[in-house]
Amino acid sequence: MKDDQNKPQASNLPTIQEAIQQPTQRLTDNLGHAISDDQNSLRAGVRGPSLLEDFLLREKISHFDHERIPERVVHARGAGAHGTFQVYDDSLSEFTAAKVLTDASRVTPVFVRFSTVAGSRGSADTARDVRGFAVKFYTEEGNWDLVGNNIPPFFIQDAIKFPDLIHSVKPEPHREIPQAASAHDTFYDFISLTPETMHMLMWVMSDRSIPRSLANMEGFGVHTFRFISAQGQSSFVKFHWKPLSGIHSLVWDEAQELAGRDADFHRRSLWDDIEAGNFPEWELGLQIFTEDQAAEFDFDVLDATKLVPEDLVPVKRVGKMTLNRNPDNYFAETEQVAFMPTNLVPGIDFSNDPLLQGRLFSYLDTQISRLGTPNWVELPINRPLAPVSNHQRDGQMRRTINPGRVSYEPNSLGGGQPAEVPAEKGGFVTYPEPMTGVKVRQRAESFSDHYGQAQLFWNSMSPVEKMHIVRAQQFELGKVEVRDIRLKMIEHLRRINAVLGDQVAAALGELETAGPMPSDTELMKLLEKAVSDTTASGGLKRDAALSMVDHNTAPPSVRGRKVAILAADGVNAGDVQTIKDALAAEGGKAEVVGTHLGSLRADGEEVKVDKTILTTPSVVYDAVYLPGGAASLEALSSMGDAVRFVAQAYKHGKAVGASHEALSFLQRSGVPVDAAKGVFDLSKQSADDFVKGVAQHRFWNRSGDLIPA
Ligand code: HDE
Repeated sequence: MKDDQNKPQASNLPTIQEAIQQPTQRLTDNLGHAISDDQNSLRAGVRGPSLLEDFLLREKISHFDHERIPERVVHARGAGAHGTFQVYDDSLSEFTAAKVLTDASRVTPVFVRFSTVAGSRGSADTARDVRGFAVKFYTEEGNWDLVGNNIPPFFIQDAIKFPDLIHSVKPEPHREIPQAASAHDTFYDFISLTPETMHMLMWVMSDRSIPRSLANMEGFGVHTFRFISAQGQSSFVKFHWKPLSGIHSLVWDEAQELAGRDADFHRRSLWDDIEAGNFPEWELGLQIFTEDQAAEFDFDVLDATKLVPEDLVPVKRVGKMTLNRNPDNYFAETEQVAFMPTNLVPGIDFSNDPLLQGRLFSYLDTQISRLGTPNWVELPINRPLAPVSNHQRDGQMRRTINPGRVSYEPNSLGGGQPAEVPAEKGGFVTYPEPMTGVKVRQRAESFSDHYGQAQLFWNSMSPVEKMHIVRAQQFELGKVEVRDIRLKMIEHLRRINAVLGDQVAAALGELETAGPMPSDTELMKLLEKAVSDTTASGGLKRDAALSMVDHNTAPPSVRGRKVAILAADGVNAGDVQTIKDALAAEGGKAEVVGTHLGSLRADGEEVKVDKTILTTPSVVYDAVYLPGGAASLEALSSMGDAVRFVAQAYKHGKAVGASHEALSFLQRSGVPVDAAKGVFDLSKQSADDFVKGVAQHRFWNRSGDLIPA
């Protein structure tokens, strides 16, 4: 018997992947026949009926008819990218046998898919929603999928509630409204009757759910996992991704406008950043703790509605992921990629978190329905780099050609191969956790605190972040039509914090002692003192890492930021160049947004226009600069869109810079010059001061002048 009896792909034929990659100039049908006319279908006479015999027409239309596959039931809208992961050193070998986390010489390829949860495939990127953050590591020991979110707790504790949660947030089934939005009755009906959702609700109402870009999001594995060392020792671990370009968000008004102006905003900037060589990067962070430590916490680490505060167990940054290549084909890669939390490598194992346990079933099940066959694992994007060799056979769309007659184990006809791999040679062995217990359908008592960590999150916010939560909840519940649901929600919010509950009640007309609604400035004052008692938070009242204003994952930087230079014919070309150079020096980018495409005349020089004011609003930029040039400024002053462009950037808290000549334009847009509030007169401040302002991202000290989030 030949040794390679069971080796896949022993055929001499090229694989389909190899065949389709053979460069060809010839237009063919799907079976390789050359096509002489792709413009006209076959008909009986030039003005006669089409003929059934036209196999080229039928093949082309039939393939087209079947181009769509079912979209993901959740996380349908996504954007993906290829990259690499490398661990910094071997210090983790004390905790885990996973080579991807201990061999610093390895560069592991990864594919990452970011997603929104509720919207369908064609929905807008900037909906208020959780973002999926799924990473597939193609390790030498097989694929490892870390299928996480950008928010560390989850809504529910038990997988059995997931279909209910998702049904409630999806468009209401009788009329399929609203798309990609949680602001509706069924969602809040479910939430108001499910207090365990309160912690995650606070996160979703915060700015975390409207990220500035995918590169500005943290990622979290959510569940507690296990690390297993080569010696079989187990510890608990929580996974984090820390963005090296910091955590930043949109404001709600901006997010809503972007949904119409550029529904692909996140997808586009991920693509553009990678094309421009400005590769998004994250550090992998770990919180490692023992089971004994976990037993001391006043919350249960198996409860996915809780996080482990970083002030309790610090995050150790252990390696870096860089996204450096865009997919070649959206469908083949981003759409067909299939993640599963069950994809693990030796050295990592599950915990008994009942949400995670349910997920272990769901993902394989859903891939078979979505991709139509258990052979989805053979798709190029899902195939491991580690060789595959087993006795699984056949099924729809099977591509592997397994030679020989042996497809069972044990066998002697195939030389007993492929054979099991013992643990010491890298075979996966489940951690032998001792188990006793009674079969029950029951939540553990240790899962019963539903408000403590919601309070911890609330307390940890800066006043402006608290204000955004108040405004978001006022907005969302303002859209709920059934009063009883609104009243229940007010009671939950009051338990989290009295000021939060009262402010939302006021906006809903439910405050008994109703007075005038406080202004933004008055509200900020109230919120400075709005602190709650906490429980289930490891004794902490605040956790610094939860605020993105007070504590960011990276120092301020303009890397990846885009500044609009607003200009018309007659612009001062020198001013334009100064700002472009100052930004480029720090890794930022400026685009000339002109009154027309082509070039602008500028004192004998020409300034190339990147976008026009007609097609490109200020919401797609991080800051705006107005160069000098009397004719340019005069033309802009007479354009309502240009005046609004600057006014809106200011109201959204963004840096605004102007040459001295352009100060009167600022006045026209209602923008007061004040460097401390991010409005720079470049005859007094340098271009570098403006760039530093852009790096700050937002100027919340303009409160009162801001459009609230
Ligand atoms: Fe998922 N989830 N999920 N989920 N999830 C899916 O699998 C599910 C949960 C997450 O870019 C589905 O391939 C159940 C938590 C991401 O392709 C499905 C439960 C977290 C993605 C599914 C959860 C996630 C999914 C739909 C409760 C954060 C997108 C399509 C027990 C840790 C992956 C698919 C991608 C996708 C089920 C809860 C993250 C139906 C039953 C908690 C990032 O299998």
